[in-house]
Amino acid sequence: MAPPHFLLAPPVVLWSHLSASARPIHGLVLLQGGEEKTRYCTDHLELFRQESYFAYLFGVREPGFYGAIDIASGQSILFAPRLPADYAVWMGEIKPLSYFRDTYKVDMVFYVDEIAQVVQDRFGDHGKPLLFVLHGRNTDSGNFSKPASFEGIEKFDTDLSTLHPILTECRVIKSDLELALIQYANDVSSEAHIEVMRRARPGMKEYQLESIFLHHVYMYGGCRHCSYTCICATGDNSAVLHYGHVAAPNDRTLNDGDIALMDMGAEYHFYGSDITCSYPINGKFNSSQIVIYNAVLKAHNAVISHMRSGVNWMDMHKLAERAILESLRKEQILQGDVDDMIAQRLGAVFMPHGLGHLLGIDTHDPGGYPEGLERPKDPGLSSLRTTRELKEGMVITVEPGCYFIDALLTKAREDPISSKFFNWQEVEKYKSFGGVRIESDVYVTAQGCRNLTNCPRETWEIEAVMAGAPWPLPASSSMAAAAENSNGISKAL
Ligand SMILES: [Mn+2]
Repeated sequence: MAPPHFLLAPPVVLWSHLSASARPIHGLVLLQGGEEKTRYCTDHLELFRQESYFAYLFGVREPGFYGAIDIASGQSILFAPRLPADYAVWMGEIKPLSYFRDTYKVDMVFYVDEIAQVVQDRFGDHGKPLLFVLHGRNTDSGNFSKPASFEGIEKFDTDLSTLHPILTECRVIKSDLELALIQYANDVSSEAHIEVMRRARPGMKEYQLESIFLHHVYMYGGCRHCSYTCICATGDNSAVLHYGHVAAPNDRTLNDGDIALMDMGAEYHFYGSDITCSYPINGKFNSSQIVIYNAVLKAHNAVISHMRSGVNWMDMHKLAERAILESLRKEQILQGDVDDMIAQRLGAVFMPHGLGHLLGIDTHDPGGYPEGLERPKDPGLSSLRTTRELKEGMVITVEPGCYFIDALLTKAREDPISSKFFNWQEVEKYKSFGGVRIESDVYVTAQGCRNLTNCPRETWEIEAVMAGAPWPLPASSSMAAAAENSNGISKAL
């Protein structure tokens, strides 16, 4: 598959936001790109990845840049670092400024050491130009973006509060070009997930599954980065929500009978994907795996069938909880009234994380809680990375999960009100089950939504693909499998 052309449209959206503001704004948006870093005290350079807001506005891959946009005219300017002559020996050609102008489609390019002079000379007609710099909190991490700083900035007035909420809101709604990149990252990653599930066998290590994924997205998709550290959890590790980090490094041996929870997504030209597939390592779902898997799939599909612009994300989270709780009740893992369970926040015992998050240049793309929207406090709901109303053009992950986490089950058991909803004898059977998550990346439209992820999701589709069937399944075999499956259900009923 051919990657989409990576150049993004000039930042027309930002410009129209700023120039349409109630008071006429004169000045420049000024952003500082990311800096290359070495490993601690050494001279080992870590592979650079551009800061996300800078990537959004300018698409520049290289470190050490600044970028500006004149609000009155919409003109864009890049400031490139002046590289030492030695660079040509060790790093390659020192590119002329015209290269950056042509590559990144800006109006002008100067050197970083010329910023103060260029800003004053070219944009100082109305006196001192005001500089809008980026300062604001990321609502997922709590960290603040770093406002631009350069030699001579003290000669100008700076505005620290206007830009961040506007630029963040621009990033929430994806353009067609951004969507094409997210779709490409999804196509490559969906394929890689399928390759992993085909090659998974008992006796392998979790990191070998990670390695197959990384190889596939790089070798066949040109994706040098992933959106996040791969989570390749099997057996009871699949109940560890952020497994795969350096202290839990995907190093368990795969056993016959294990469930696998694979959360992996590649990034292409800054834009990411975030996909989770869950399946049995031996290629055949056992009865308890079918129960939990189908509970989660029901939630996943129910949410996607209700999504469209205007729908509130917290309602979707509760819809997912309801689907999971109803399934668990049907299997007599839970007992009592599902509305009472939701009121008691029982959903959070099985799904302690939020239903999904905005996705784009960052895996947890910003804009989930704009000014004035408070994060809920209730268990489970407090983990939501957004409680916004969906809007056409958003890309958001749908990732319900159902996990058997000892710490949460023990707590529920000790609580006299929660405890009575559980059939503890049944729960005991799932003690070392782990968990299941199904995650797709979904584009919101006015009428509904479009799932950008293309992985086998039904249990029979997964079993067929793991047994070597092509994906998508040929029409005839998938109809036969569907018929067989519905027979199975009618027999069971
Ligand atoms: Mn996710």
